[in-house]
Amino acid sequence: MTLDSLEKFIGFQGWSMFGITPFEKIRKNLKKHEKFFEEWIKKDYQADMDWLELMKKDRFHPERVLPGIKSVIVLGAVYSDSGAMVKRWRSDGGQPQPLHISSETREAQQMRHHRGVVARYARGKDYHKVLRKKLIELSDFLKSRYPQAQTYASVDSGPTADRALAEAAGLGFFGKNTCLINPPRGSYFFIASLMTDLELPETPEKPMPACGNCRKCIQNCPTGALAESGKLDARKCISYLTIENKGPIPVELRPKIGNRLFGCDACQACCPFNAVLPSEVLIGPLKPENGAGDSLDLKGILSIESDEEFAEKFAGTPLMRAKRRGLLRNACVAAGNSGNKELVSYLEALIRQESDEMLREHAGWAIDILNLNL
Ligand code: B12
Ligand code: SF4
Ligand code: SF4
Repeated sequence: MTLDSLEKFIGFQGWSMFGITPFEKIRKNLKKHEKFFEEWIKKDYQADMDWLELMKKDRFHPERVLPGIKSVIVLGAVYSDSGAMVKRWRSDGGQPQPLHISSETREAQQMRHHRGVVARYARGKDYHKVLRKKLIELSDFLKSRYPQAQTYASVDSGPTADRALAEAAGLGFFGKNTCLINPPRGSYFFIASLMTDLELPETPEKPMPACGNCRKCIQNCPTGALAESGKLDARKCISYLTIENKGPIPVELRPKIGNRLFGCDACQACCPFNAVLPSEVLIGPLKPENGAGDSLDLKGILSIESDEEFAEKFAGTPLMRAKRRGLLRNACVAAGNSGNKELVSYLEALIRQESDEMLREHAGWAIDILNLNL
């Protein structure tokens, strides 16, 4: 199979970038990352994401996942663009902004709204499903030429070290915020991979820049979660606290969360490599207008009474990961930080109707903070 025919198919599918790398090259890269990962775990930076360690062997030894593996196709799908930003901002009733407005400015503007902000990666449809479907189509394409070929597809939740694979395939470099950055597209992209036992042509290597002396992400992280260069302490990370964490949010971190309702973009929004965003999200379902959008009305979230009602609103979006309980917990924190007195009655209603102790405690905290600020 030629690189040209693969590139055509991948482009037709809407991926923003791709790289193909022989397994031998990946093996070397994974060795280095396995050591790094072990140091990270030793420091307890993984919080309660024990599944990461449980998957460790498979993540760093893909030959266990696909015996006979020879090549990996790593793909990137941009999920945030300048066009979508402008459109969403207007539909929120804000001032129209020029194209390529810096994402930092917009983030600051959103904080003034009494809404909860959804991180950019979670604004469209659930990327796991959308991208997995594309990987299966790509696998079918390979098998149409080589019927005996074996493949293994993975997006995020699979036993793969996605960023390390993407680095080896030339998709970008590791920033100090731990994200993989692809100049000139920035870091707002998902990583997906297709392993195969086919020997595919390798894509040419490209020179990559590095962060240099910049430390903006470390300085702008609201909770100080970027502990050291390249190491993130998930116990302090707002993305972890509002998505993966099933328990209460530590009281001392709540004021630092602001009105972030689901996930956090602060260490990417301030990054110079994201100052000019790509002009278009190429995979339609990932666009904010096809999912939850960029921010949600806190009154609406605090009023969701049942898991069924929650699923009706958010089925098929990444927000399902937090479940009703997690999202309402986050909404209480965002409400407490909003300075919006109107939310007190919604929080009081939640305490009256809710039997879940964690939610009642978060709502009580928010009321206290709002009353203190009267
Ligand atoms: C667990 C997890 C999280 C955790 C922990 C994140 C973390 N940084 O460790 C939490 C819940 C906090 C999280 C948050 C987010 N996540 Co997440 N997450 C994952 C997941 C499932 C595993 C990551 C992991 O193994 N972490 C452990 C650390 C040690 O590994 P790592 O993150 O890959 O980090 C590497 C770097 O630290 C690197 N490195 C950096 N410097 C140096 C220096 C040296 C010398 C060496 C050797 C290595 C090195 O080596 C590490 C090991 O490979 C991956 C998907 C996957 N299957 O891999 C997605 C993934 C990393 N997440 C992703 C996204 C989009 C996010 C968020 C942006 C979502 C949001 N807006 O809220 C934030 C970003 C926060 C951040 N700054 O990282 C994308 C990142 C895409 C990209 N362009 O980088 C991924 C790849 C999912 C995907 N398939 O698209 N995530
Ligand atoms: S996602 Fe937010 S809290 Fe987590 S490291 Fe980045 S800036 Fe800090
Ligand atoms: S903000 Fe600066 S230090 Fe952080 S990832 Fe971007 S370039 Fe690197």
